[in-house]
Amino acid sequence: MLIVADNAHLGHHCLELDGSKLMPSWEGPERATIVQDALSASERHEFLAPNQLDRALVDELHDPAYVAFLETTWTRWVAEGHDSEAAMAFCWPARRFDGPAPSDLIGQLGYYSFAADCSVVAGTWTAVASSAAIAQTAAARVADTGAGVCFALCRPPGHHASVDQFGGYCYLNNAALAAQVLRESGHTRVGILDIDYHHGNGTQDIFYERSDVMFASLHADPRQEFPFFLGHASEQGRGAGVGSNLNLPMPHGTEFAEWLTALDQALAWLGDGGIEALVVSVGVDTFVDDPISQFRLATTDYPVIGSRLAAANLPTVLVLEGGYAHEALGQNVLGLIDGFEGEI
Ligand code: OKP
Ligand code: ZN
Repeated sequence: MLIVADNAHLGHHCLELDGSKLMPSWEGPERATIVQDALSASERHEFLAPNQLDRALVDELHDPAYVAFLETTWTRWVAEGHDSEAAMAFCWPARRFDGPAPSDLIGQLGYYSFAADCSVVAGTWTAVASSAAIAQTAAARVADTGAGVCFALCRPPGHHASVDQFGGYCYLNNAALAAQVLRESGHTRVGILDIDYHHGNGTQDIFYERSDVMFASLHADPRQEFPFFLGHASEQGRGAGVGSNLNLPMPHGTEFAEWLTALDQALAWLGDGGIEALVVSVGVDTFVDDPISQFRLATTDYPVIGSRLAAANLPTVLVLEGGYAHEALGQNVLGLIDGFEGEI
């Protein structure tokens, strides 16, 4: 499989609030290295560097003021004399806090984020821009060259990033960008299937009022799990988007058999919608030993998932999202890709 990857992410290693302490994030640079090493051990995978970021396309999906904020946060943080290694908010616009963006940097950090599990560090923008460019490049390969499938080795992940908020280790929405590239290259309707353990609240938010990009997500029930405030089955779209959003929340402890039934349901729903191309938010944090997740999938399940995705028989962009069990991460991603290619 063609894999789009690079090393521009290495300077992004942030902190997350764990209990009352700031700890190195579960989402660290070693994740991409682990996946890259596992894929390069097999001769069937070929690596390609990303093209430069198409900033105009980013500004179509995200608020341009938010994108400009992300790009300049670290410089502003340093210029204001902060000496901590991460720029973070401590106050967020909760219920009925409906005012405009403040001018203060810490106020803006709250305005443009929804969680304290990630922050902005010196290498964040470089990594975020590269991760988005990787997704765009992978989608362009599928759209322009007729490559049937391409894997975007994105880090940081993207599916929690909404129109104008970062959180859940995500800053720009890589899967959404891939879908938009496919739309603009002539695929009339595109489906996004999110199989990460966590609900893709950002992707849902970006396309919630659109019918040309359908969004289906399998995830832990938000009543029990991050991102807590979105991802319920009742959320089906708004305005023109009514009927184009499908959430399939499942409880902690969900086993593969039950999960696979939901996968087939989501694929059938996307197929009935007449999609012409597919973007998959590939999280492997559904793995039984994932340190922050509570589903029970095994390493041997990922090739089965890959073959199910391939059976949809659509131009497909696979976009990496979560997966934090370092010892199994490489094998789980490799298994999904090999399963997609019929190598099981
Ligand atoms: C990102 B992706 C607090 C932990 C909060 C949030 C999970 C983000 C998952 N210490 N973690 O969907 O894999
Ligand atoms: Zn996740």
